[in-house]
Amino acid sequence: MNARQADLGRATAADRSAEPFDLERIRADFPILRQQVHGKPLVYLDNAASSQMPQPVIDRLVRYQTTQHANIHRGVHLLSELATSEYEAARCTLQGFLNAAQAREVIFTSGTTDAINLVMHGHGRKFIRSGDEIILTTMEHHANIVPWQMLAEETGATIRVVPLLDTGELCLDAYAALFNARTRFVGVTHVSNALGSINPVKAMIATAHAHGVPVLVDGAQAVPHMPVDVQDLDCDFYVFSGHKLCGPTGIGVLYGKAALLEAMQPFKGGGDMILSVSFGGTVYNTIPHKFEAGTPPIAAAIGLGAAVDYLGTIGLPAIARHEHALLQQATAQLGALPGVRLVGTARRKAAVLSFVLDGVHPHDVGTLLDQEGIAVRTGHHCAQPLMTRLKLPATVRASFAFYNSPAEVDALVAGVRAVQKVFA
Ligand code: C6P
Repeated sequence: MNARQADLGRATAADRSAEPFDLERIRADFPILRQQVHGKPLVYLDNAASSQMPQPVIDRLVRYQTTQHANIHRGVHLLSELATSEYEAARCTLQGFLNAAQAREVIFTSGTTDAINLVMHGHGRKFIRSGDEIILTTMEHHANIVPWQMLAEETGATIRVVPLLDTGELCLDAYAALFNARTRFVGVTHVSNALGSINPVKAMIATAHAHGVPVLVDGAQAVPHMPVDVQDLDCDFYVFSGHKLCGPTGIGVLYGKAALLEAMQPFKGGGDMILSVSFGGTVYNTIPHKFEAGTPPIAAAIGLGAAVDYLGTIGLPAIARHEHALLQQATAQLGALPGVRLVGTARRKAAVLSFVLDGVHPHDVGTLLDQEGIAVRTGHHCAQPLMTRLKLPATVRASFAFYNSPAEVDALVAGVRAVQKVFA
């Protein structure tokens, strides 16, 4: 880690938005977008599930595999040292991306789910006891519900849930009222994967901290769409996945404040997470290594660093502007169609548009759109408690990335009209 690398990471993420946003040039970076699906040009609108990888990230992975690959933190030979320094440089890039105070606060995990489970095992099992309370929200992804339910079952803790307004926003008065002397933890998503609502996490964190309660923010759907500054948010933990950020699968990040990470129990034991081992006992390594047992996904971490660098060449503010325009266009055009109901109308939204059609099951909509080359997600989006609150079994979800075009929004709207004609 060094300050210059961290500065570079920061600059890449946020500060280059003055460069013109050239959609055609950006699209040319994504080889997969040139494909046809069912004989039609691919219109990829399932970015909230997984976004696509640009050529510079693919090239970086190839360069690593063809010239730099070795195991890390182990060998004294040149390749091992090279792989180690590239892996640690990726950590610094991620530190800059999040504006974390220190690189050791960035733990590589296999993804958001893995990161939340790590916090549950490492922090939750150590500090949460019978009768304690954990606050979650109605709109959490299952990844930020089930681990806490497992903990509650094991310890006798209770889960309290922040209710949802009909707009798809959280009821903040009810959130504030949930705190009491037994509250030990808050888990909240930054952006809803099913509705796109952007939660006021900075204010929610301040409320929790006023009660001395740490907060985990699930940033899986936020980091691809907006600059995130963990020091400004003052969050205790922040988690996300590489594959939604134009990076590889199998890699994600747990950011944690150093003091909290140091106090946590390791979750997985094995090589690299130790300083010394004897049958009399083991001394754990320092953070971040304490939480990275075994050979980590080295190539994927380096690929994620390259993805963050790539996003920096476009600039997250420019990305946010372009995606917001796509969302506004889609909201206006789809919202104007008779028989279409938009689900989730929060005032602040990221590039996710959920909707249902009168008399047509979302899965049928998804299947027919696919025949037109249009990829959307349908279902409960791993947010079943939210769907129960909305009294819906499923929605159709179009989720945009910065490489999507206004013409693709038009294609989606035309596709929906065609579905309606089939079912008329
Ligand atoms: N949401 C979606 O289509 P993993 O699978 O660990 O990379 O990410 C889990 C996860 C956690 N939190 C949020 C807010 C998410 O959106 C996701 C993944 C995908 O919406 C797949 S279910």
